[in-house]
Amino acid sequence: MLFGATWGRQFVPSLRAAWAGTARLSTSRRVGALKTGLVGLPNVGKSSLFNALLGTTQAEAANYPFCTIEPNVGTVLLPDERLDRLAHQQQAQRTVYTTLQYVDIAGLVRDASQGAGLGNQFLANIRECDLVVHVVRVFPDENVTHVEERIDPLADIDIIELELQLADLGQIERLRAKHKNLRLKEPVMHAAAEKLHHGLNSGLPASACELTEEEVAAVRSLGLITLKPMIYAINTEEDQLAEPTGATAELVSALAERGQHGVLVSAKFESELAILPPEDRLLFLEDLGLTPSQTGLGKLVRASYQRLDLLSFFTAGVTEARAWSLQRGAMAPQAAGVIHSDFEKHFIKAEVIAWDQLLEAGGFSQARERGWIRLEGREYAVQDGDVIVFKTAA
Ligand SMILES: Nc1nc2c(ncn2[C@@H]2O[C@H](COP(=O)(O)OP(=O)(O)OP(=O)(O)O)[C@@H](O)[C@H]2O)c(=O)[nH]1
Ligand SMILES: [Mg+2]
Repeated sequence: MLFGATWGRQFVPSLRAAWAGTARLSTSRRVGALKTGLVGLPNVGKSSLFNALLGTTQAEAANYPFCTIEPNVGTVLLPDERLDRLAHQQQAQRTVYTTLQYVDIAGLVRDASQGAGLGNQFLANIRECDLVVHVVRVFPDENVTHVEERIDPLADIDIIELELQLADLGQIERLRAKHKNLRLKEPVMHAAAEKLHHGLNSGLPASACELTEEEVAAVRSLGLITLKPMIYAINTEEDQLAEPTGATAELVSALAERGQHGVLVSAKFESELAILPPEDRLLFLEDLGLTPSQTGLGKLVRASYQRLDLLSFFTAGVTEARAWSLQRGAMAPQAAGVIHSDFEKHFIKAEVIAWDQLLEAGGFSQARERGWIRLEGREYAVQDGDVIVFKTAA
């Protein structure tokens, strides 16, 4: 199930079918979400992409710059076939998917930091995000206005990156002006602010300013945008999704050369597709030689999850089959803490089995008989796809 809400307005559950039609409408519910912010020039397809991701027409998408003024916020369930199969085996009464929240904001323009366009105040909404998706226009459609009156994706990227860096520089300058004696009171924050001031002034993103882990932690509350993980959503025509050519292929390799991660999407096409009944959607995709997992949206959601360095583990029983997000490399007690903070404190041990082994065994008791359920302690690094039963003293 998909939910949509508009910033500061009443929460509006969407009645549309789920993304790629795999989430089960009747049994899912909303859980706390990791936030992803969409940034880019005006009229590049941010709101179309937002609508496609949510399977809705919630965000107004139209052919004029600054169509979006107030941010749109919505939550997308992360479809997971492994969880669907576990839920089926356990005859779970409900299935709870992990979620990602998307925030669609106004377009940024050249000199936004000087007040051009709508300025850059609305970037405050991106400061709270865990991940940034930078939407870049490659589609050539002459009927859609480009604010720079030309199609040049790499030049567009440079404009946005400069504006994001200037917005971060503004944050650092405000911090320095507000706390004159930062050096004495918060030496780590002071050291970070000095490095950032120097780096951002020299045209580097905050992520390239060589902050130590402690320094990153000290400036976390500033929500520096160029310190966040970023993915480029390359917005192209639908016939480019399976095998890109021309300008789309050039951009993909230029980003790869820069060590950046680009995902091909076709925002307009995929937003139209997302509101079709699932059967029609599959027919349309078939026509293009695509499977649902080859759509830009599927790839973008998965890439977001990877870029956030997350894995999924599961809990499964008759009441509920549920996927949980966990930072890769986290230990079993931290996984318990995702479910309930008390569970981390009172963790004793974890019974663990890989999701496909549990399916193969036919259930927990059969898996136990075969000796497939492992007993793991505090030092166990949770693996993607683990099904876990926590034993706690809570
Ligand atoms: N041909 C084509 N048109 C697209 C594509 N994506 C978006 N558009 C069109 O471009 C126009 C702008 O799309 P929006 O989604 O409103 O763009 P936006 O980035 O949210 O724009 P602002 O809110 O003004 O910043 C609309 O007319 C869309 O239909 C695409 O992949 N191909
Ligand atoms: Mg918009």
